[in-house]
Amino acid sequence: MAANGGAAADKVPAVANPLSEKPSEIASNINYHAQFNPHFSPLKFEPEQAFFATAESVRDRLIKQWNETFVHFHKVDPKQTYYLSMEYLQGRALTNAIGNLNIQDAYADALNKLGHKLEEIVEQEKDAALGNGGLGRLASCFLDSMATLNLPAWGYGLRYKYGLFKQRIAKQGQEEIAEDWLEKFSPWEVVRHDVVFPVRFFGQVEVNPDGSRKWVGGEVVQALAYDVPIPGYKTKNTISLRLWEAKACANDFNLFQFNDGQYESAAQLHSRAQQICAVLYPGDATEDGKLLRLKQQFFLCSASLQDIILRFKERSGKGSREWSELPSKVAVQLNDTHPTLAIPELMRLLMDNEGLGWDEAWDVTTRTIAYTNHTVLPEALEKWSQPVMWKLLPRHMEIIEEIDKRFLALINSTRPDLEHKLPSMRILDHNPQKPVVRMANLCVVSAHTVNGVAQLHSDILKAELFADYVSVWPTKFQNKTNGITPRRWLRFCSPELSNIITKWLKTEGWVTNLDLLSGLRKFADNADFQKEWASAKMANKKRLAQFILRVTGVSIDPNSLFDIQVKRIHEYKRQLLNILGTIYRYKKLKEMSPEQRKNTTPRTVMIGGKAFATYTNAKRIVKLVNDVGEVVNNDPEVNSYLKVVFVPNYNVSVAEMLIPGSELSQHISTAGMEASGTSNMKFSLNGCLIIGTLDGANVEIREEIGEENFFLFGAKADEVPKLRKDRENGLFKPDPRFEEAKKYIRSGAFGSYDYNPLLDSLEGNSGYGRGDYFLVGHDFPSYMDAQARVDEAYKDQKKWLKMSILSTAGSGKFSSDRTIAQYAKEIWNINECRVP
Ligand code: T68
Repeated sequence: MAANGGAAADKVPAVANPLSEKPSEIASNINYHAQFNPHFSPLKFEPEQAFFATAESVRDRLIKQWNETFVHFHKVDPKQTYYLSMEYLQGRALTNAIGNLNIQDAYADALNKLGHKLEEIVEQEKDAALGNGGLGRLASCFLDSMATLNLPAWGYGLRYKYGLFKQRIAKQGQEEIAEDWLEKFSPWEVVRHDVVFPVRFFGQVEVNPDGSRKWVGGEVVQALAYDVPIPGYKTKNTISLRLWEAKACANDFNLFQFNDGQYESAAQLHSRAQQICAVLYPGDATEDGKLLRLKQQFFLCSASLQDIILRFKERSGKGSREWSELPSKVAVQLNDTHPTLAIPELMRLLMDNEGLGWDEAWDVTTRTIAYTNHTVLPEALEKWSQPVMWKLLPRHMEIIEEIDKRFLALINSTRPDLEHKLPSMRILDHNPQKPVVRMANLCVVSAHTVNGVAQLHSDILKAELFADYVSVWPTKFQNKTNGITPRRWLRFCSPELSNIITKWLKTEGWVTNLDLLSGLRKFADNADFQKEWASAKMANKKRLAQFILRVTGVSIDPNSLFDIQVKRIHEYKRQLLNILGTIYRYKKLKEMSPEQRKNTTPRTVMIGGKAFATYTNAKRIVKLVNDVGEVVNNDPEVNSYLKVVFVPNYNVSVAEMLIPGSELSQHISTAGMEASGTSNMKFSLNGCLIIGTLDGANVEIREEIGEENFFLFGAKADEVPKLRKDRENGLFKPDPRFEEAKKYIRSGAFGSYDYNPLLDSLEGNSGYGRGDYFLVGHDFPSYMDAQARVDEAYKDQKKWLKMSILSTAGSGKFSSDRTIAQYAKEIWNINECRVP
């Protein structure tokens, strides 16, 4: 490697225009950052230094258009959307930024001049993993689409010091390691020392002489803004993701105590403030953990709303604007119930700080806020203890009580027929054992719009979870089927396939108008097209095989069928069904003669995902997959027909490697339980066939790509309750293949670890977590039949390629551009605001 001072210095000018698109000038800019913005000692210009210098040179160009976007929005003063989310799974930013700026080639050339390869440099970046899974990744795809569609919209979130844990697979199974993504620093964030708001916790409510109320006392921390630029694709518009960090107030450091040797208590307020943004999802097994999570939620809501209100005031010029105009300037979207406290906080700010009366504040708040639901799982519906809330947020509890009281009065006066439903419809649950605030109910009562994330899910919300409210507010409920950004999830992660698509469609327009992919249908049988398609897929499979070898040491055959299931590990997602099916396959392969084996379809089963640290059964599943892999991969009799790989530390950048190389992917949740799923869309977009249930967005994917291109199995959502009942009544007869697979595990075929608790959960007759609540046993035979259809289909490669092409061709609907355009029109009522 060249030293940074001397890096090809003879070939590049010393100072260059930071916005030049000439490779030589880009190279000199990168060089400039390495020399004059040094984060490392001089003399070295290794890939890591090269990454930071490259990222900073990219940031220079982003900052210009970012500032222009901000100024433009300020001048035009359009109605603007604020997306409030506790999670963003941004992944890496470099490839995306230079891709959206459309300067990949120039950057690749520039780095070549400096003795580096772009592919290696981008690998240096740590994933920003400020989210758990689908919900967080959705928020990040949405930001990309908002910018690309030139919408006046911003994201708000928290700047966690430690994001989602790093997963390591040890002898005992999954281990969690803190993910220090800021260990060095993030080149993408800009700290805004001028954007700071106080956020209060605890304290008490005082009544002013005029009867108005004031929240005082308690502890106050500062919310400091860090902005991350979000560039749109081939547009100047660059929007912001504003992440709040918690800081103690300057005079919170007790110098007197410190000088007295009481170091810990001197810095106590500092360390308390730092706890707030220390980790994504603090474990909530303890009361302290729960309190911290609640503090995080309020911190996000309070800081964001203070910022939004200040901007509303600033843009009103001389301050002449009426508060009733706020909903014509501001739309706030709550990403699940996690930011629900935005509702009472907006009420409080309007009443206690701005002097509005209840009715006016309520009118403004309810016309401003909308809520997206992402789950029907009972354990994921947030409920906060009333005593804890009274302690932490006394003024907000007063407001929530009043909202609850007025809701009761509304139902009693207008809908006496619903009186008997009130105990479950109310916001406050006064159960004396455990009084709680039901956050979803607060959202439904207060938001102007409530949406689900796939058609089936939205239908279930209306028919079940929120059924009682539908008759009160029939027009409040909508569907917004999720989507994914085609930039990250096809254009940049699979350049080979993208180039072929562009070549045959004779346009790159599909990158922003994904419906154009339907134009590929007419080539589905074309032999030349199929050949190019197959070779792109093979290149991606080979790249994936190298990756798997590097991270697991397992060598896999690119000619085998690549079968992938990657997502958070959860019993409802049924990784257990997959591995039981795989175990059955293994056992049958062992029983076959060598001749018989030759007639089978060789497979590589890859499973990846993180288990929540305290979710024991999920961790057992991780362990089982690893143990099965250990036995199968080392079994010389069958390991050329079957490999089983657990892909460790699944995250956004691992997904970008896996998805392009996939041929079959599994989306096999118990019907009615997966709200939407979004990786199903990514796989399908990349020409990967789906084996799946009629759940979440699978239903719509199957409609779009054609049922003949989808391997369907399993119970339907409306059959599930009866199947569970039947089971309780002892009417379930297990398939012998299912029994055989379980028995094989119990026999110790995969080691001595005690899998009985996991297998027991599939047995018995009833109970959540027992009695096979997730219907693995019921769906097992139809799953195995669908797998047999997969094996047959793969033997006919022409047919398979056609199905693969039709999957991509039918994926147009699942662009997050379509989803966001619908939110903009049907919920937010905002328009494009393009920077000239
Ligand atoms: C997911 N939800 C849904 N939740 O499970 C998935 N939950 O079907 C859907 O496609 C996706 O949202 C996007 O709509 C989640 O990912 C969480 O991560 C989560 C985090 C904290 C608390 C509860």
